[in-house]
Amino acid sequence: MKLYLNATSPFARVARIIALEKGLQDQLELCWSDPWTNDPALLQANPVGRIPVLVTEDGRAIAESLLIAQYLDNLTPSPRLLPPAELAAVLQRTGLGYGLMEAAFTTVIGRKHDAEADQSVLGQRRLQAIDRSIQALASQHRDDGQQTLDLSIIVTAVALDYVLFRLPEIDWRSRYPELAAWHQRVTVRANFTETAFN
Ligand SMILES: N[C@@H](CCC(=O)N[C@@H](CS)C(=O)NCC(=O)O)C(=O)O
Repeated sequence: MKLYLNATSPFARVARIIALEKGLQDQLELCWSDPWTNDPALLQANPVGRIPVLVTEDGRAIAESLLIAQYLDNLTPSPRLLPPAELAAVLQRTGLGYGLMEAAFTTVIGRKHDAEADQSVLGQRRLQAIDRSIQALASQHRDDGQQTLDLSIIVTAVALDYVLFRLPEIDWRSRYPELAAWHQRVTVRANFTETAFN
């Protein structure tokens, strides 16, 4: 399999961490790609021109991190990142973390292309969405001290990490110390440090 990715994409990092957690690294070729340069190989795999894209052994190119997550989760039985018995709960939490990731990413890209982006109606909505999502994550996350991963944990930890990486002025750790302690425990795992943003 091939995974198109770069080192700063939170969506690609989710796909890569999942592959590592599922023990699929030996079957995965990492194809580093800058989506903003219209890389021809990436465009052939995904006409939308975004990473991540997973190209399966039989040549199917799957775009969208959460769809890649579903595919990879079905390749090996354990660890089960979308456990059927808890599917609704895991998907609910995944949606929350993914919403934060998307709002943060949109804010970063908006700023890159327009210095006034934060002042626009959309920019304001995205910043408010970030604040509300982190607040919801802080009030809903459960820390049972166990480190059994599921998709929601990977997506949420990467999303919070992305906020620290690209939007450090949103100092969520001082406002939500318990969430910060949980995030710290998750992101010291080897598969998170190995894929750290840089
Ligand atoms: N919904 C997509 C988002 C992917 C995405 O936005 N990727 C960014 C990099 S972080 C990208 O490739 N952007 C290039 C572009 O929008 O043209 C997913 O979950 O995979």
